[in-house]
Amino acid sequence: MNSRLCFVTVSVLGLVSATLFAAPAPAITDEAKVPPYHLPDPLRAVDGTVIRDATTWRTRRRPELIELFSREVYGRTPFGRPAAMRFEVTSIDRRALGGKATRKEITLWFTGKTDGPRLHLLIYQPNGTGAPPPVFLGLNFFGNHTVNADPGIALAEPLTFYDVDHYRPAPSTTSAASDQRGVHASKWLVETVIARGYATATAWCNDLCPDRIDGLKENVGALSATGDTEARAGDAWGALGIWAWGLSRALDYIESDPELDAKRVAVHGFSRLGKAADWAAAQDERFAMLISNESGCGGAALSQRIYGETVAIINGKFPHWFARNFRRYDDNEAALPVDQHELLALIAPRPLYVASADGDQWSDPKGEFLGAKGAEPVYALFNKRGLGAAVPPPLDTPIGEMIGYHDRTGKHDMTDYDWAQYLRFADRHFNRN
Ligand code: GTR
Repeated sequence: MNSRLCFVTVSVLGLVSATLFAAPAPAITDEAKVPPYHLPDPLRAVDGTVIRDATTWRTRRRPELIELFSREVYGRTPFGRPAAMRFEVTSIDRRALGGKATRKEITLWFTGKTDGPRLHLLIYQPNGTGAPPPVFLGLNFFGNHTVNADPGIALAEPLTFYDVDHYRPAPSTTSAASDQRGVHASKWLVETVIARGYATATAWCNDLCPDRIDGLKENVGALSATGDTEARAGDAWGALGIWAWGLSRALDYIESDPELDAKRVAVHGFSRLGKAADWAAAQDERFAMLISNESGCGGAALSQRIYGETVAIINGKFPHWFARNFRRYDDNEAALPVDQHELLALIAPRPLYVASADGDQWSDPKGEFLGAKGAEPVYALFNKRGLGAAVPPPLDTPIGEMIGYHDRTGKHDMTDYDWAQYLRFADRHFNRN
């Protein structure tokens, strides 16, 4: 081989291995180092047409964006409500939480059959409210029994013991797992939400798709024959898509329950489950409100703003969350045909609340603010006011009308402070004050 050919071969091999095996570029957390970027315009259709009114947004641009997010980011949602799905009420206690609430547990059998995938939904609804209450609905990380210490909540199956600080399973025994009752109670504040006149509903994300690299072959992933994380089609859904789908099925149940107000359901989520809530509310317009708590990369934070977690980092660490096609944008965000402000724009004209935490720079608080900001032009088409601010507000200062936002002091979490804002926002938009 002559030396020139040899050099070319070596460089090509170098490029291939760099592309295949390159570690993601390190995260930037210094604002001065954020490279310049250019966001796609939510009001410009793929063919260049400028969208000037709400009707054209709905009929033309909205479906176009859903298609782009499906194909390039989250993967396609292969079906909606299965025809044979049925609900089985497995427990009702009308004297729960010291008599203040009714606790219900419902199993959603997706195929109608008890050997198929299912979701265990837990609902608390306030007693004595007269009219059916509005509902906060969100998925939980570790099982329904972890959202409140109430011993009446059925333990999750399979019972898994978690390293709570790191959001991952930890080796333990079954009996130890039962000790995790209420371990996430501070993120759910069930008693507070009930006292404010709201119902609260939750289910474990793992019922839908276990949060593991090989989880797509199980539960709802098996139902849709998604296949292995690596072998699935480029536009096949991942865990986030499956979790989002499950939120819509929980809403199907809420619609069937005359004791709940299905027209006033706020879907919420924290972190990875915030990403799932964002995608659920974007697709399913039956959700009356979205609360996106520190949803970060692949959630409310802009992808093309390189700060904190990036597309390459998240795809590398969680290859089962997004569509395989999303990997095209690893360290190549500028090529994305959509960005997350357009996901938030898909919530319009419904109320949207985005929350960040100052101690959670990984989620890029400024990128989350800018994601919300970038949705404003679409809210304006509906004559709705958004954040009412051009720059992020000071810490612990909630702002906004149809789009709410705050950046809380403290770490990655969902706290009393966050809930106080969400309850106030919901009171305002659900006409409760
Ligand atoms: C992190 C991940 C984030 C966020 C978080 C969580 O490891 O990088 O995108 O989803 O997990 O869900 O707590």
